[in-house]
Amino acid sequence: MKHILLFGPPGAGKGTQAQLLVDKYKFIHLSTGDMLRDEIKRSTEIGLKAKKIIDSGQLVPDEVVAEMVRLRIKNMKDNTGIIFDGFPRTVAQACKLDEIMNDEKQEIAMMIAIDVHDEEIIKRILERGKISQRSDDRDINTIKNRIDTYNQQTAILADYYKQQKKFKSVDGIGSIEDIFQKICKLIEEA
Ligand code: B4P
Repeated sequence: MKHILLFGPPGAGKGTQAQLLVDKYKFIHLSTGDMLRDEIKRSTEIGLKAKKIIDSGQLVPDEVVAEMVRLRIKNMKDNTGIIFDGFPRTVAQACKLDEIMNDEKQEIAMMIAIDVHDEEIIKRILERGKISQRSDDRDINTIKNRIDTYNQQTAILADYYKQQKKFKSVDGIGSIEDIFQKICKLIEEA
């Protein structure tokens, strides 16, 4: 059973590639972004707090996200391998994930980073903003804040997984299918 972390800046293609991987390998897709948007849609207490944070381009507090992930994993019936999409996003979340996996007697196989430069990311997110219902995809300042947040708090996670010899990366510029093939190769070689 392989558990994979998809990593990269906002708009790099994590959600897009995660869906293709789920279709091909029957992984379970665990997207903290989707989970938070679901909380917002249902106007839960978490959702009401998360909306403001997400719309400002900041990160939802570690303990809130980690607890959501812990419960989701604990309640999985057939854990056939998980694609983590957008989690962890801070070192504290990565430590928490280690704890959760340890409790479940599971292990992260690898982190796959999707490399895309800022100009392309902004273009992609604004494009998605025209059709998606996501308020955080429409405002250029929010998008820039998300990129800053990524650079300040998330990018460092590459080192965390490099130290564990679990870090791989692919060029995220090109067709969705070409990038998908590169990711599949890494997964099948592992
Ligand atoms: P997410 O939902 O994770 O949003 P995201 O970073 O934009 O990535 P997403 O997966 O949606 O986009 P993708 O790259 O696939 O997070 C939203 C917010 O929730 C965060 O800002 C934060 O506030 C909060 N949050 C989530 N997780 C958290 C955590 N762990 N801790 C704290 N807070 C958390 O795709 C982008 C677009 O590019 C798509 O339109 C796609 O079609 C297009 N695209 C993809 N690949 C392409 C390619 N190769 N070429 C051209 N376009 C492509």
